[in-house]
Amino acid sequence: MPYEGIVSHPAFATLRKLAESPFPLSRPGALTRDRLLALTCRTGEFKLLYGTQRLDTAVLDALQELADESQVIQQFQEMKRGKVINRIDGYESEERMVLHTAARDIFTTPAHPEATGQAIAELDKLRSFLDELASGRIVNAAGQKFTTMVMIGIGGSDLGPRALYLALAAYATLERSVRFISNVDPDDAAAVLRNLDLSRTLVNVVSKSGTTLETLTNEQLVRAAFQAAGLDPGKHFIAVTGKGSPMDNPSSYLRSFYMFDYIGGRYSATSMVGAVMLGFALGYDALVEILRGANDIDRAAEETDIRRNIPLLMAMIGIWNHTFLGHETIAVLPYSQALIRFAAHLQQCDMESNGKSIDRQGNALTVQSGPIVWGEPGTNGQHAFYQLLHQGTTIVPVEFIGFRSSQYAQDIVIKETTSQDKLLANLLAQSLAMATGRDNANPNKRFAGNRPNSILLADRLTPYTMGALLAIYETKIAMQGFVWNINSFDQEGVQLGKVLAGEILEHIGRYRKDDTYRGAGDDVSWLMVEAAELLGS
Ligand code: G6Q
Repeated sequence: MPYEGIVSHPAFATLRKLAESPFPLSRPGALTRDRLLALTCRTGEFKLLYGTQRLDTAVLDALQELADESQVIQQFQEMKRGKVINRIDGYESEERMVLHTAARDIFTTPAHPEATGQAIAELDKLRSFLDELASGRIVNAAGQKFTTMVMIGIGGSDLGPRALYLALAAYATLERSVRFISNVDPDDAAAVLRNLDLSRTLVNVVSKSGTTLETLTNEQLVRAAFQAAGLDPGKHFIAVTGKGSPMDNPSSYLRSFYMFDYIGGRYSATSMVGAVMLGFALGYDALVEILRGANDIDRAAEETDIRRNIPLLMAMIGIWNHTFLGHETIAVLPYSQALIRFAAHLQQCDMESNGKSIDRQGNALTVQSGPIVWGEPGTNGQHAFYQLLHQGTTIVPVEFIGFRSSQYAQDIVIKETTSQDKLLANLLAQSLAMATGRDNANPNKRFAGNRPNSILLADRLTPYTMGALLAIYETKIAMQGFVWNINSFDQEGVQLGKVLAGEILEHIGRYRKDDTYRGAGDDVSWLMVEAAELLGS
């Protein structure tokens, strides 16, 4: 009997009923000391404060039942052990295992020994490479050490790694830095290449498929810049790609590293896709700390009690907010400047995974699936879009992220408080203001409250906690997919536009070659008309 997803469970009906009168956060006295202290959950170094969500014991009990009836933890364990879950029953699909967890399962007995063995082999290669760079065994033609890495990649081969690098730049080796090129917009590469000492630069080309238009184009563009500077690209370029891909061509690169088809792009930050760049910038030991943080969450997330498992609890609260309370979006608001690109990474990880409208049997979904994800670091966001969060007609559940201490510990006391105190005070104030609201005789100054939110807290953003934070979200997203009964691991939705762009490019190429062409030329609006005709609309 195939799993029919969320609506088939008794807990679904219970939650539907409970959603008719969710907990009133704005009722005077609603946020009691007992409630705020009871509705906290600890997993590893993180604590989730969720007393400001619109739920009570009855809702939590029903969410627990829904998690149990959906066999979320069993599905998660099967994923880690290598079950082929990236598939749609009865239809042509990717038919792959989903083993990003294996890339960091290197500390004790692994759930999937073969995949972890492959990860360890790549990590060993990386460690040797980093040693050779550090010791000066690999240097440029002038005998100097490399100081900069340019990482070329897009989507999953850019967003997660870039978010992690920016999050951890405080720990980067001072004499090294990393720049990123992702967009096929030539200005992206041009802006990076400007003022760069190419002679001391390594270029890390990252593409699992080895066929991505943007990445291959940018690789050629940057290779041309090296050649123009009289430098041999073969002595500066390294590759991270899938075994057997068109980029699996070690003679063209200083070094080649591999990732495997069982790791999806958006889940690949802890594979070689992120590891090569992070190892270069932070050092091998810090890279291992990222992996340790992620692995600790992968293990802790097997806990079946939703009150003791942050990823599972966040998954179930999200389902309560989206599927039962009907909120279509979620804002992730880190009170940490270092997490400046984390929401962008989550946008891909969540929306590409759970932005689906069919289930794993190919049937149309009858409930709301993945939310629209967005966010910016606070307090910057407070001076921008928080107006809508407090008083808009759309209710946006919020996931705040905060840290007790700053990364650099460089601070100033003004009026008895540090900047870090000011940051945290703002975080707590926003959470409470959204939950409780405030009445006023003047309707323009009235805050309705009842905006659900939670705060994910840790002591400091370090390589270890960053790895854990990444894994918390990856796991949350996968678990939501398990409950919604969708395949969170394919991305057919991005294919159509790519195919059409290819056809339009061929068309442009033809008229650029053909002197007798009498058509639209470079007029983009006419090109649109021609393209629509060409594509048969
Ligand atoms: C992620 C997607 C997608 C992918 C990019 C880059 O899950 O599959 O964002 O990461 O299209 O793909 P390549 O690594 O193959 O260049």
